Amino acid sequence: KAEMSGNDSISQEGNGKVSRVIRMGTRKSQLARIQTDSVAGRLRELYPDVHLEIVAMSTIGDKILDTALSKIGEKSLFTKELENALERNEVDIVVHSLKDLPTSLPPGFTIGAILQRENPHDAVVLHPKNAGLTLDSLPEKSVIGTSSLRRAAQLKKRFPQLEFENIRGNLNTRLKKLDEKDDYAAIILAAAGLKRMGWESRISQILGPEDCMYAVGQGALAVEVRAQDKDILEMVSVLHHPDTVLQCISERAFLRQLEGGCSVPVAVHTEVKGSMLYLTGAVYSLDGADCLKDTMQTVVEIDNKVSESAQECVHVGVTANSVSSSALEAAEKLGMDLANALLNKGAKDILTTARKLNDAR
Ligand code: DPM
Repeated sequence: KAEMSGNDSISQEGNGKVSRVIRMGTRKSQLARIQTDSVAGRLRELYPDVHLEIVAMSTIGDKILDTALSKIGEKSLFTKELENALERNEVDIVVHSLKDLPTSLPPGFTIGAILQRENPHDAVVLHPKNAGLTLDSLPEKSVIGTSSLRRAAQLKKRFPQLEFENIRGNLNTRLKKLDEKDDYAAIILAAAGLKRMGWESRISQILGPEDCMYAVGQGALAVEVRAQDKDILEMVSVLHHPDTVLQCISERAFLRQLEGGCSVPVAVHTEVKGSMLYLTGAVYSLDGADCLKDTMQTVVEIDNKVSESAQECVHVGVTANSVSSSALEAAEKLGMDLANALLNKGAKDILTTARKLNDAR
């Protein structure tokens, strides 16, 4: 019979085995719970002796549902309270959507695992009355709900006959707003979130890179831990999906070098083909009229030369000692090189103007 010891996170199994109790922190939204449960499921399979507990909390981001995400500040909105709990040792592991994690984490934290990416693209969810239509065939001046500057910028350019308006709230709230009111003809959401919620059947169109490139890290789950907690870091590191890690490190390095946050129109597309990593990145003005876009590639060694040094290697907040260190370095350099190429063509001006206009709205 399992029995909790009084003082700390050790559980006596009664059979001589001593296993640690590991606490996973999560936001209370249904998507966050589903994401945390899926990582908990993987960990339970891999470590049947570990006792996992899930601790749910609400964050400021969950409480302010009526303001556009791009106006209430940086990404840490959803993550800060969970990090506070990590810092106070109230939890040991926090699962996030990678795209909600800033490219520089506060000191003391690291991403200990990036799991295999789901479909990273954005998807169109139609009001039931528009069933069968697409962004191309919707009536002129149809209103599309999204509060992502990135989605709005690309889609305004590509579909000038449509109109775009903010929509906020968690996925449940948004689908309800779409279905039960007549405000929106369709909304745009990440395919990955819809799939995890079991709402794949609501996807009427997946947007390819020619229509809308995705956000940095979109579709991948990240496991955040205390950087000093070697046991937990080692435990979660087996969850790393090497190709996803390389793609997301290049994307995050691109965004960091541009000094973009979640409130600027920046989009990416990455692919691993054999030993090549391809990164396409773009920055947009708010209306999509100005766009700088480029593609670069690098060789990523798929060898087993992992970092042997005792010194931990961290790339854009990610600790991935189980992945080839030369490949990680190449991926990070790719993102920085692509950002520098766009900065040389004037990306800074586009982003500064977009940020100012958005703040003034
Ligand atoms: C970030 C953005 C959005 C989320 C901005 C963007 C969408 C905001 C909006 C950084 N975080 O994508 O350009 O539509 O108003 C978010 C979702 C997921 C993680 C939901 C979604 C699930 C998909 C995933 C919100 N964060 O984008 O539809 O795990 O990548």
